[in-house]
Order: sequence, then C-alpha cells, then structure tokens
Amino acid sequence: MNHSVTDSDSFQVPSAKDLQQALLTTLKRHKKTRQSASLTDWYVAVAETARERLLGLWEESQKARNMAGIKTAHYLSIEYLPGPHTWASLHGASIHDAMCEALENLGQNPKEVFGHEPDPGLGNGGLGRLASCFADSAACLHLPVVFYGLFYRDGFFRQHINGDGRQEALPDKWLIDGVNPWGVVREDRRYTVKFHGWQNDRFEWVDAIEIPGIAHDIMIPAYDGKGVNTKRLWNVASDAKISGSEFGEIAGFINDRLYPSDKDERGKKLRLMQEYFLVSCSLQDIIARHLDNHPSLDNLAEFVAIQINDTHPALAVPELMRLLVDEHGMDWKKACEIVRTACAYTNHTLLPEALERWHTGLFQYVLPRHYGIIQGLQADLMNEVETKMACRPQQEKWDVQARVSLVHEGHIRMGHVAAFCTRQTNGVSKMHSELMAKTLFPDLRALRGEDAIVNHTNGITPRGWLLEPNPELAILITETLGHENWISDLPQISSGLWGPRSDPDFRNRFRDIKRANKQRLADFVKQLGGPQVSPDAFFDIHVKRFHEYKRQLLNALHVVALYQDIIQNPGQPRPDTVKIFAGKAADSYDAAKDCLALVNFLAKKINNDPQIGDKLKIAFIPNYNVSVARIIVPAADLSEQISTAGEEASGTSNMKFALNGALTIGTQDGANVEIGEKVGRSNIFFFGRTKDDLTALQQNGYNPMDFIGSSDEHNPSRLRRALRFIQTETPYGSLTESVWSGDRWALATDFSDYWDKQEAARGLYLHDPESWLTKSIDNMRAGSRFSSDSTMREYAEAWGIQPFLAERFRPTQGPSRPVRTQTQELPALHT
Ligand code: 26Q
Repeated sequence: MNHSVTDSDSFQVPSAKDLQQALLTTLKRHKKTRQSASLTDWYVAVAETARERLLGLWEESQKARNMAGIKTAHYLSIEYLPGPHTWASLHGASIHDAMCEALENLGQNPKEVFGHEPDPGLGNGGLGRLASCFADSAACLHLPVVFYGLFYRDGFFRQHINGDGRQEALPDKWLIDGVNPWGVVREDRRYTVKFHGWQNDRFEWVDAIEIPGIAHDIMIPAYDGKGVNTKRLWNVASDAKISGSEFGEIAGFINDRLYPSDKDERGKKLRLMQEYFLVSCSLQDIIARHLDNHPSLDNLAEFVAIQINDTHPALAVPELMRLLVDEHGMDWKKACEIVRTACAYTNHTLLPEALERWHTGLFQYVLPRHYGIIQGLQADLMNEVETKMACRPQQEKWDVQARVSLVHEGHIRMGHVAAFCTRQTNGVSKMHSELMAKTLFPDLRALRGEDAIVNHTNGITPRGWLLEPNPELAILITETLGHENWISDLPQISSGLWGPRSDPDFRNRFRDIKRANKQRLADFVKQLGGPQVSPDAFFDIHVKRFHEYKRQLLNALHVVALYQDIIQNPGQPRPDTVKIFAGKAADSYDAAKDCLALVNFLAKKINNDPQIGDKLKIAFIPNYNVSVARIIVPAADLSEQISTAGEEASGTSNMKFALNGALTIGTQDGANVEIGEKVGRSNIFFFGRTKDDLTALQQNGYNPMDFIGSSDEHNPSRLRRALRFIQTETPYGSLTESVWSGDRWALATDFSDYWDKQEAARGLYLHDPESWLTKSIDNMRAGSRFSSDSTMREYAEAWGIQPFLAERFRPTQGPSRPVRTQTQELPALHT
C-alpha cells in the first residue's frame, strides 16, 4: 500500500460523525452497504479506518527517528501472539470512544463488531506472547524498537475437540479472504535470500538459488497516541520463482504456518529455511536502513542493537558475519567485534529437546557459506579458550573446549552459537538465569565475565492484561487512585492500594467485579457446550500449552482424588469447585494429547455423575488463544502454576492471574518464586520439592514407589487410588506409566503436598472469605510489579537506546508541567 506523507488533517482527532462517514466509505469500497454488511465486514471497515488514521502518525514517528539518527533496537522472533489489534489500535489512534459511538449510531454493537476480529495466527505460547507484550511496552515507552518476524498464512493450528474428547488440529485460517486488514504491504522493502549452492575455495557462496522477500508491516501504536512502532513480518514475494528446484518448492511453504512438522528431512529443511529467511531479510533491512544514514558499517554497533529471541533466529550470528564480510568487504575480526557488540540472546528454556541443534550435513546442504562461517567462529572460540586458560592444565582446557563447542556430536548447537558469539545472554526469571549459568553455559561467565549472563525477569503489558480484559477493575483502580497514571506506571498500584484494601467500599466493589467476571466466564463455558456453573463456585484455573513439565496430569490426578473424596465423604464442607483447563498440545506430542483427552474424559464422567452435582465441575475450553485468555484470566480465584521445579523458565500467565486478583498454587519455579517474594509467602500456596531437592533425590537413586504411598488394598493412599482410577476407569491408563517408572516430572514426590495446599486454598475460600479477598487484592498489588514496561526498560538500558518522541509530542520546557520520567529522558538530537 502506498501511504502518503502526513497532512495536517490527520493530526485532528475525528468525531464520531467523521468516523461514521469513513466507515460507510470503507464499506462501499468493499461493495457493501449498511444493510448488506456482515459483522466481519463491519470489523474490516473499523480496522481499515483505524489503520488509515494510524498511518500518518506512524510515518511521523519513523521519520522523526530517522532524522535524529538515534540508536535503534531490533527484536528477532519466530513468533508473536498479539491477540486482536482493534482495541490497542483504536486507543493508539485516539478514536476508541468515537468509534464506539459511530458504530452505535450506525446500529452496530461495538463489542460484537470488535469481537469478530480473529486472533492473528502468528504465535503459539509464552515466547510469542512475551514478544507481543514487549512490542506494546516498547511502543508505549516511545522506544525505538523494530520487531521482526515471519508472516504466516495459517497459525499454529485451530484446536477442535472431537466427540471422544481428543484434540484435532485444524488449519488456523486467520486471514479474511486472504487479507490481514491491519497489514501494510511494503513492496519497497524487498531483499533476496539465498539457499543451497556451495562455498568455493575463495569462501564465496556460489550457485545458490534466490528467493525474494518483501515486508508485511503491522503498526504498533502507543496507548497515549504519541507514536507508532513497526512490526515487520517477512513474506516470500509473490513473483518468486518457486517451481523447478527443490529449494524453490520448499520456499513456497515458508509462509504456510508456524512450526511445521520437522519429523522428516523435508520438514527440517523447511524449518531451517524459515529461520534463515527471517534472519536474512531482517539483517539486510537493518543494514540498508543504517546505510541510509551512514557512509559505512564500521559504526553499526553504535546505532544498532539486535535481540535474538530464543534459538530460532540464532542464525543472525553467522548471517551478520556473512553480510559484513562477504557483502560489505569488512575484515573478519572487525565483523566478529560488531556481531559481539550488537547482538544479544534471550534463552527461554533449559529443556534439551527445545534447544535447537542442526545436523551438520543438513546445515551445510541448505546454508553452505554459513557452515563455513560457523567453523571460523568455532576456531576463534577454541583459540580464545586456549589463550585465556593458557596456564591451566591441558585436560581442563579440553574439557572446557568440549563444553563450549558450537559443533557437538555432528550437530550445530544454536544455543551455543547465540550465547558464545554475542555480547550477552539473558534468562527470563532469576531462578532460570541462575540455572542457565550453572547448567547450560557453565563456562560463559568464566570466559567473558559476570555480565555475559544477566537476568531480565519477564513481564506483562498492563494495557493488554488489565485495562482491556478487566475494564471494571481498571475503573475501580483509577477512581480509587484518582488518576490514570498507573496505566503507564503499574507498580503505583502496589503502594496506592495499600490503604484502600481495608476500605469496605473498595473491597465490596473489588469482590463484585470478580463475581461479574466469573459470571462472564460461566456464560462463555455454557455457550461452548460446557457445564452450567455458578459464579459463586471456586474457580480453579489451569491454562497453558499442554506439556508434561507443566503437569496438567498432576492436576488431573487432583481432579480424580477430589472426585473420590467427595463420593467417600459427601457431607464434608467444601466450596463448590470448578476446574477449568485450556491449552493446545503439539500435534506430534502423544503424551500431551492423551493428557488433554483424559481431562475431557474426566469432565464428561464427573459432570454427569449425580453423586457429585454442583460440588465439582470440569470445563475444558477449546482453542486457547489471547482472546480466550482475556475472558478466563479476570475470572480466576486460583491460578495453577505447577510445573516441575526447575523446568518453567519464567511463566507469564502466573503474572496475568495475580494482576487480576487470583491466588497462585504453585511450585518454586520460574517467576513463581519472585511473585512469592513480592506477595509474601502467606499469600501464595507453594508446594512440592525444590529444584535442589529433586536434584538430590535423583542423585540418591529416586524411587517413585517411596512416594506413591500405601498399597493396602482396603486403605490405599490417595495418590495410589487416583492412579488406579486412571488406569482402570479411563482409556488413558498409559499416562500413569511414567509416574510408576522413573517419574521424570516428579508427580509422585509432589502429589501429597499439592493435595494439602489445594485443601488449604479451598478451605480458606470457604471459611474465611474476607481473608481470601484481602489476599486477592494483595496479589493484584504484587502482580503490578511485573509490568513488561519495567522489563522493557531493562532491555532498553542493555541495548543503549532511549525513548524518543516526534517534536510536537515532546513535553514543553518549564518546571510546572508534570511529565513522566520515561518520556523526559530525551536523547541529544543528531539533527
Ligand atoms: C524447538 C525445537 C524445534 C522446534 C521448535 C522448538 C521450540 C518451539 C517453541 C522451542 C521453544 C518454543 C517455545 C517456548 C516458549 O514459549 N517458552 C516460554 O517462554 C516464556 C517467555 O519467556 C516463558 O515464560 C515460559 O516459561 C517458557 O516456557
């Protein structure tokens, strides 16, 4: 699309009447009338109208930054999980309320129209959602950050639950008639990406096939309407020659979907090509933009920071080397220095199976020149160890060299490439960063200094996880504090609501809001064909990707044990309980898919058991995504964060739930530990073995039988009974095998403490609702300490970038005007 230079007209905030006109004009362009338009047509009209309003502001922001020649950060991520764009875009364009009014005047219900926006299928889990929280924060802090990714026509998959309660993975068709109405196709941002061929003896890459890529931009507006950032997603150009060669044909699938199956060789090739396509287009774009303003690339690292989000874009290391050395004639040493200064890496997992490794044969076949570069980097690294450890015994040096090696057992370890060839590596919670330094890269600090590994605990955007999904709570906060500053400075909630938390009026309103949110979720569950549940029941919620380490099976065992307990002791006082699950299981992951099916099996059995009635209901909400999360999160009483200690890098739903007033039942893992520190141990239900306990157990030859408890036929332990039930009464008995043998995920060790803490939670909810309410408020206050704005400021400091506003938005001089610190720190202008 051609977007022309801003005219002064677009600085005016339009009235509802102007917007009505704009909507009707847009409908007309689509050959629709007010009468014939469907809700989707109305949504598209809203999107296009908002996009039009944002274009001028976007251009203004970008132009001002370019003119000023400021340092910019670039975030490379294979996934984003933004959720619908409408709300943030309308606010960013300062037309939210006017648009609602315009729609109402045209006889439309704004909520219904906005609700017709499909969730963009650009991501899957926490890593993608974090990238989107960062994108929102960077925009709201007016930080110059460009977010790079891949465009996918289909998302991960749409989850359908069939009659047997099993997940079916359907294509996630999120585009409307093949179009994303928020997208701006940039034919002018076009680069060529090479694959295959070979590296000749002059280290040149020859006989490669070439695939052109073009940008699909999505604007990321600041909530305050004072700027717009860019998310740039790469697409294979429609005129690419994709037939006639193996690589051309595979390239035709680059934009098909996120994480295509890599079971066979072709799938692996496609995955590697996707990653390289993302990295190469992005780096070429970064370099081209730098050369627009500078005569050479010698000062690239002064003006460019590059963040490698997990291992998927770790090819940025050899690709930047290639571009600098091969394409721009820089010498190897200087190029290494630039890569080492400009790039940094975020690790999101310690699980060996999630750390990418490429077979050297495949790597060399697809990216022959990069293979040569990796060998060069490997040689440099070995020399560095040799030099830095010159006085150490030879065996010690060899051991270190083996541990840090980029190439290991015939594979290239992308985590090692990213960690050992960049400036800095960060983990995503204190605990994760420490474990990473100890276990994954134990030599990195010794070799490069303490700062080679740092921590930036994750965060969540307050706009996306409080203001948008929980507007009533947002109003209560604003009215109580007397201002809206908390929206851009979330931790204010913590101190600001200390007093009001004991005020009966505040408490009543807080309680009523939670109840209304629970009613909304109850309606949603019912509408999806789930059980009828009361908003007065205890809402115990476990939503996240299905994975063995996240231990949905532990929760399922609790469901069974509770079911058996209710039958055995029907008179015991308990709150009616609703256990809610949602999440997708990777299509190739049988244990996760079986566990999901088990939950649905239990739901059917328990929900229809007359002995149980309303005492226990199970709901599985299909197709978990950001929109669904925004209905679920505000309604939780209890948030399940029960990963095996040491396995969850951080978690972010733990923060979302706390911020919306849920109490956590969780292990001492990831960011749960830090939430516990902020809220106080008496306000969180910690259970289970610590990582150190588990390590010690394993070292001493752990036997799960020691924990499964009494096998007495007449009085078996609770866990044994629950396991037996799953074995004999459900088709998913095989799931229990991993508990009996080895118990890699420590279910047997943790079950009884989990049971006890569940009892404690439900007991408190039932017997001391006032205390529960206080804890709920305190969890919201603690949750406010996990704003992604704060996290983004930490990254910005590490990147060496500063907030920047276009001229007309800069605060005027003079002491009398209160301005927020993050907008005050303007850099020296280069113009
Ligand atoms: C690996 C190898 C081959 C193919 C795919 C992958 C792969 C795909 C997705 C590896 C990892 C992921 C996603 C990881 C993820 O979402 N991690 C989560 O990141 C969050 C943000 O930091 C953390 O809060 C979570 O703890 C972490 O699980």
